[in-house]
Amino acid sequence: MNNKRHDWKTEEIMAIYKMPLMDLLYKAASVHREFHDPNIVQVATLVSIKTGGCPEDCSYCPQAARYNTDITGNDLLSVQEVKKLALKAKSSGSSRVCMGAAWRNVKDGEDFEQVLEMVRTINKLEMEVCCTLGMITENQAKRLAEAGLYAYNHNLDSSEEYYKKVISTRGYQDRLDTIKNVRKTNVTVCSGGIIGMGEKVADRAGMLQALSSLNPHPESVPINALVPVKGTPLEAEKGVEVWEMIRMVATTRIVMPTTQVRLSAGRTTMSREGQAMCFFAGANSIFTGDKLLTTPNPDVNEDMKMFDELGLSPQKPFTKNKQPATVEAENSLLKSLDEKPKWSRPLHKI
Ligand code: SAM
Ligand code: DTB
Ligand code: SF4
Repeated sequence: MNNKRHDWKTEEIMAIYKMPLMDLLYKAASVHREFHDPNIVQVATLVSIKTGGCPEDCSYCPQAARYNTDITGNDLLSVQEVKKLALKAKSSGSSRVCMGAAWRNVKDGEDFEQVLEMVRTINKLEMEVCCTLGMITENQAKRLAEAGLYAYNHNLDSSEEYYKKVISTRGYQDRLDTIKNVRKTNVTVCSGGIIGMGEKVADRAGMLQALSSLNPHPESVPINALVPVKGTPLEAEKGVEVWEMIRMVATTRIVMPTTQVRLSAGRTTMSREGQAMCFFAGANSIFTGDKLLTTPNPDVNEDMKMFDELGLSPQKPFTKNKQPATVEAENSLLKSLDEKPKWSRPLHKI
């Protein structure tokens, strides 16, 4: 029976999160088996197509221009460079490529046209193409859909209350509005968040409440553990205990039973046993490749060894949704509107 709910209360979600661990694991694994093959895990790869120099002030992010971090920035990669990276990912078992850009929002123009060409190119490689480019308008979402985009990632990151403590240059509503724009197309929604930023369990539950109130639920929900990066305001955060990650994954699985739950940033500090418990609790996607966007990730060979040990198989592309069609640029009916959208800057002081 498909028992998806969109009316979860934060208190109910908190009660699930705080269940005795054995009960929580049993419940989450049971839900997981009802809707997914527990031995199949999606392997996705991140490609940072534009790194650093971002105007936003997300306290966790090494790519914000205002923080003095040790990353090497780059302008937008070429379509050929991205194609090469996608092929490399495919040859090591990845079925999905997520292209990340350190932008506040997408601006119509040359760079966006280049991203659209990247989407067309990777879709032709028979891989699921995902993008995370910041806020987008309805027309931009439609143009990405027409190019063959499979998923758009746009995280809520925390509860609405805690969000204000972490980011001042945009509001929660901006995030929800972008997700709404993506929902006007056939592109699937990927939206999740970060734990370990100093938030309370109520904020973790609040984030899951906000995500599960979306109808339909996001097709995928990444759960990131903060990677504390020197130079960012959150550099001194201690990092989460593995139990918190397991509880967060399990709770997400119970609250959004059919969603793909991605064990995202933070795996370098997790043991195989810890990760295995996350898979048991309902995680069924990971990012592989030795780098996330700018921070380290476990080596892909080590990950494949872990898959062997656990008897896991990588998910084939387009097993959950069918492959979108790609319309070539010259046949496109949608044009750039040269929009200048007014996204908010709620608490920003500069
Ligand atoms: N600029 C776009 C945006 O913010 O939507 C896309 C890229 S942004 C880097 C994508 C996501 O990466 C963020 O929403 C956040 O969840 C995650 N992230 C960034 N820095 C992180 C860190 N230090 N640890 C864990 N997750 C992080
Ligand atoms: C998501 O939720 N996690 C990924 C992906 N979506 C874009 C990004 C994690 C980034 C971790 C910090 C970094 O490597 O810069
Ligand atoms: Fe920019 Fe995204 Fe990093 Fe925020 S999370 S600073 S918007 S790249």
